Amino acid sequence: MKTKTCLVLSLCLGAAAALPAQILFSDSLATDASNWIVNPANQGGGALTFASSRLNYLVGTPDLTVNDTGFRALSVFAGPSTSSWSAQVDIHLASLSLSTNQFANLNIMVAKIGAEMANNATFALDRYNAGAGLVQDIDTFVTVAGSKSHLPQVLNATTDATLMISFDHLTSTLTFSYDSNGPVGGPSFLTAHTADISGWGMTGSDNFALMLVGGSGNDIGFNPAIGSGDGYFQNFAVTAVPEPSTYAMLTGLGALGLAMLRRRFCREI
Ligand SMILES: [Ca+2]
Repeated sequence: MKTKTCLVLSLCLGAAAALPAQILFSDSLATDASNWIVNPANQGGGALTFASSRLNYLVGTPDLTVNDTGFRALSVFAGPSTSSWSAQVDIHLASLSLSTNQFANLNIMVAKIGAEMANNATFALDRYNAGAGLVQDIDTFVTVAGSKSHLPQVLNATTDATLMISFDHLTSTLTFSYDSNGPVGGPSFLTAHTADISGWGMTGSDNFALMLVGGSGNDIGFNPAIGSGDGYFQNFAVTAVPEPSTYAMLTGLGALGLAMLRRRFCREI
């Protein structure tokens, strides 16, 4: 009986401290598993292509009239609006030599399905040259009801990062987190921003589109070429975020186990 009581206690406390992440969807992006469609249409010379065990952003022939952009939308899973979850992906963006005004970035993006242009958020590992040298940063845009906000950039000197967008359905917020060196050294996320997206008007029947986007260009049409290995995505995953009520229930069970142990201990005395 005593052994059983202790087992219940340790299991409950352990679960409350670190619930195992429930994976809702994952794709290593090592091969084209037909999970991602080109949507919307690519722009200029940009494209996202599965090769070399990753999803690569490539610009073979830079466009002279528009920025280059490659899109992929997850077609086999959508983010629910009635529960909380996190979507993350590993990103590599090489130390590209960019001329003045040139930029390149790789984004994880969420959007309200059916109103993607009016209600979306992009979170990127970004590199640009604005004339004062090269900058590598974490870059975030949030668009609510057509109004686009550029959130403060977070400098990130490394070429690899894991970017995560989390949705909290109780508060209608998105949290943008990043692991500044990606998979190296295990997960270690910092919060860059939190944004209120109640203005997206998500109801129970609405879902989130999950997308990956590569972009590059120059505001006056002198775009960089992006070659193999310069920029790519790997290891996309969506995990469920446990609700506060789940933690409360487990903590309650832990307290119950503790009470049982105390009673047992008192009786033995
Ligand atoms: Ca890390």
